[in-house]
Amino acid sequence: MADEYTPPNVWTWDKASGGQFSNINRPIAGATHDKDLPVGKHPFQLYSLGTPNGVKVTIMLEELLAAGHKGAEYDAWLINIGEGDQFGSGFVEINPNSKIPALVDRSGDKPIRVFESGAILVHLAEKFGAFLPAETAARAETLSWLFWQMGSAPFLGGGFGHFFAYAPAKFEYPINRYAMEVKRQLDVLDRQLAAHEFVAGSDYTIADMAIFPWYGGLVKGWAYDAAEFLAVHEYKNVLRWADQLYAREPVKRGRMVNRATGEPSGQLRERHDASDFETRTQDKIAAE
Ligand SMILES: N[C@@H](CCC(=O)N[C@@H](CS)C(=O)NCC(=O)O)C(=O)O
Repeated sequence: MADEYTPPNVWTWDKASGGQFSNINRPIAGATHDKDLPVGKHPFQLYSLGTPNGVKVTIMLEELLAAGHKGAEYDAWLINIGEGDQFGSGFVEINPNSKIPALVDRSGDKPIRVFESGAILVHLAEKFGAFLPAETAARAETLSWLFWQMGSAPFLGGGFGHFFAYAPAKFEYPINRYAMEVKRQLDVLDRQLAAHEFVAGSDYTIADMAIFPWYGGLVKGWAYDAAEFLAVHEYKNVLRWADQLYAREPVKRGRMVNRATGEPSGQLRERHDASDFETRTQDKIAAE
């Protein structure tokens, strides 16, 4: 057990509370500094980072382009959340919640800002009539799983991931609590994928794109070094589905965009043209 904590009457901000993200976490919203966002030549301007929430959107954009939706061309700008870029005035204007990903749709008369990865996926799916079935029951099933992901992943990332990988020390109580919940969520998915090819049924949808970077990443061993601890080999249907998605080229490309950590060959820190994937050389990586 961790030492007991007696909460004071009024919580106060202890800047030195520790943990990997203590330097960026704040109890107040709003901009910390003036900084305009760059704008590129394409209809969609994405301001993001290659985390699971960011990757949902880059997979969707790459899938749209691969499916022939030329209007989905995009510039992907790097927002370094470790450096506090999410608190720049330009970013806060497009996402008052100061979290990646955020998108500006400049394809119409007036720019439209969209924040929250789920809202971005729905915006793009509706705009291009793709990866969100039009038929009422299939649409409801897809949106149910999409919102399941939006509600569930904070237990995986903010709960389990934080206490297992990032907290200043390992505490049994929160790790137990969140490991139990994450294993329950994996079992929910595993049972659904035992009966269906994709999460929402027989179609590949934005629900798969939202869930893959989190739960697919977990069973593939990409997240928190927790595959053994969570015995992810038990979730055979999730593994089958994760491998199936990872075999898709747009998924591989989406995982590279705005990635700023890991193997240099897996990183495309900014993407401004489809040819960026092909023309990326070791020299360019070194210069970035
Ligand atoms: N519900 C949001 C969550 C976004 C989110 O948590 N983004 C993280 C990176 S994965 C972030 O920007 N963190 C920066 C911070 O908390 O200051 C979404 O799905 O878009």
